[in-house]
Amino acid sequence: MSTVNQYDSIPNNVDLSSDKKLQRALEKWQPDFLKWWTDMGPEGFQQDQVYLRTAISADNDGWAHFDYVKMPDYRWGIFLTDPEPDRKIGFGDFAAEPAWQQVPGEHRNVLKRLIVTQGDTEPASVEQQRLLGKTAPSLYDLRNLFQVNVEEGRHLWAMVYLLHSYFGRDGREEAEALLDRRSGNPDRPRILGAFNEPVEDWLSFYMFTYFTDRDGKYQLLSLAESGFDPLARTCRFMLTEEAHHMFVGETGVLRVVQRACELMKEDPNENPRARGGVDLPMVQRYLNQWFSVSLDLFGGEISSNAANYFAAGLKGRAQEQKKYEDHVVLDAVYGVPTLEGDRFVTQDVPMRNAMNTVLRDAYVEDCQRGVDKWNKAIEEAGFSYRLSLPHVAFHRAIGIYADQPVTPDGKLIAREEWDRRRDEWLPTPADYEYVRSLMMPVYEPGRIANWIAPPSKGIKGLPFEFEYVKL
Ligand code: BYC
Ligand code: FE
Ligand code: FE
Repeated sequence: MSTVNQYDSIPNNVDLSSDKKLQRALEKWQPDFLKWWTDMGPEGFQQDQVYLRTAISADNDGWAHFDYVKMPDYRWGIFLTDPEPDRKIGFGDFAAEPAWQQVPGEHRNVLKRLIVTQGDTEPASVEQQRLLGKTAPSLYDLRNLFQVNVEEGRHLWAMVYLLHSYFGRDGREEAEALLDRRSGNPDRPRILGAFNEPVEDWLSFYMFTYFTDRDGKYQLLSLAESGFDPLARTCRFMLTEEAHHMFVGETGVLRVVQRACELMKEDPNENPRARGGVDLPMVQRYLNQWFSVSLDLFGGEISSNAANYFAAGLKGRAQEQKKYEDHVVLDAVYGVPTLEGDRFVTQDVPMRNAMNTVLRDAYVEDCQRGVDKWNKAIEEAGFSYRLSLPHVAFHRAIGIYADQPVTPDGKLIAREEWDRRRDEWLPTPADYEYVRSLMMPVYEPGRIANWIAPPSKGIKGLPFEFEYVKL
């Protein structure tokens, strides 16, 4: 078991104090991070006590400590899972060779780019969510928002640790650049599309944490297989924290759906909007938006980049070791639905080139689980409406379906018809305006906004009424 230096200025289990040069470099980056956090982190709650979970080790049991903390005093640490003795590269052209403990020279730039891209999403999401505290539907939700935010901050630390440790001067420059780009800024945007989209209401936040954080889960699963061992170990531990983020999204949408059903039961002839709720077709339009922009995060369906990452042993499939037998994948093909004329025809693509699609398909299956739960709640309430994931080609901006006018049920139609019907499928300015009009803060312990049901339980065995944030 690696030792944890919890009282170092940067808590860590990587024996930072034995590498003075690295420690100094990170201690130099730390105030820049804090300045970014103060400028771009949650606005308005920095002096409040928040009941937060802090990672204090990478042990399976007891890795987290729960207590009140002011966010700027959160102890962002560096934790990697323990090394596996004699770990081998698990896939690609170098399969069965010893895993890399240093950056392999020939893959340096590609690896750096993967780490920077991963790292960029973490502060981006904090920036996207920075105003949501002002309209939290309850103290419980406010606390969950901040929990997600501080942990995305820690994930930035995780990537910056790799950049500083293994990439020398350009790694340090990339670490600075991670604090300079800004979500949605036209001159220096965040790298990936979804991380420049506004997240200005809580329904968007729940959709984001359900769909976009789940892309994080799948990207981290594939990097957790990396032959570059420090990256694999970092991502494995990040996945531990990620589960809660997706829980916030899944239960958040569920509670919106439950409340819509309650309001419909009060008066089945009335739209829940008449009673200050969110109607289910609105939930569907938000779902369509966030599912489709999150699919874009998987990159192109057919990608030579993805083939190269796999060949180089840098990025595997989710659960590469557990789920697959052939880890070299030179002969296998993968079926990718491709548009031919106006129909989808399955095209067999060399699997290495289809790795983004392999990963995406696993993601889609995982997404469906939550949708099934939401639908079960609607069914139990006695209503026939059903939510569904749109077709993977719907509303895409990246990959083989980019800019194709495909309907949510997977029909290619004329561009003009698609444009005309767009508002049936995606949130409109009026939708956003309506949802935003519901976003009135509720900060009394135990109370909840009218448009959402309370959670079935609180955090860490505490009741919903607990004062999760002391304002
Ligand atoms: N937006 O070969 P292609 C998370 C670019 S989320 C803009 O198809 P590739 C989190 C691409 O860079 C997980 N550009 O793609 C969640 C390439 O550019 P060049 C984040 C895009 O490389 C919530 C070109 O298009 N982690 O952790 O196979 C809260 C052709 O690309 C996009 C990672 O992403 C896009 N959506 O795959 C907080 C893991 N997609 O080369 C955190 C690391 C593609 O033509 N990143 N492009 O200049 C990767 O593995 C890959 O970079 C991607 C792209 C999967 C993203
Ligand atoms: Fe993250
Ligand atoms: Fe996350």
